[in-house]
Amino acid sequence: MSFVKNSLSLYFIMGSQDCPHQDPVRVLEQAINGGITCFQYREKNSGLHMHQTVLLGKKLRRLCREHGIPFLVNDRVDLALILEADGVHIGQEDLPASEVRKIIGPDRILGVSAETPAEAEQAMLDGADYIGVGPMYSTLSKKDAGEPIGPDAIQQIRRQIGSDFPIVGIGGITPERTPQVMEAGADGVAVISAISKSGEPSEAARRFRQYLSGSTKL
Ligand code: TZP
Ligand code: MG
Repeated sequence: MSFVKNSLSLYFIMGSQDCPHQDPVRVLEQAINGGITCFQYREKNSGLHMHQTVLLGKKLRRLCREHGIPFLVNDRVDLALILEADGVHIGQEDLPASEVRKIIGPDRILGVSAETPAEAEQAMLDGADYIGVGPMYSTLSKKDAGEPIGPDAIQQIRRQIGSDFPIVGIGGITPERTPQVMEAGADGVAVISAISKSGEPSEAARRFRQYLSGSTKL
């Protein structure tokens, strides 16, 4: 559990749709140099065919392995197994978490998106290793993201599930907003655009690290 908690600190998420003008491999390389602690491959409506998705996934996976960064795959359990991922992240509308746990076995990391204390509790029962709570703030990176639920949602969930279970906040998070999310009880922040679209992913990741090291949890 503490391996997961520590890995969530600066959780970078990206697919080729998130860096249209740059090579995703270069973006990830720079983000790793800047200090990300976890990576999720999230290829969504990018236009890549599945064989291209696998090819890019293999490159990103290799990079993470070389740097000891956990590599997770969004939504697709089949892709996660093909890429020998360290884990899978699923939402409420994907395969049931309990079924995904059966497929990936006990050792891979399972992340589940949750917006309410009830969803968080169910995810725990289903075998999740962490939950992602969001959107914290408004976001352009997920078309079907609902209204922002803010750091208060993390505070409520934390109150319900106790202090141990790993939580990562997601959605519209910038370096400056990081302390609010951490102070609400998160173990880390999950970020797409503030790193992938920053123009300087390593510098952006470094700024997140500065804010993370300055913030204290409740
Ligand atoms: N889930 C909830 S919000 C979101 C996801 C995948 C998008 C986060 O992207 P950004 O660019 O950090 O707001
Ligand atoms: Mg999903």
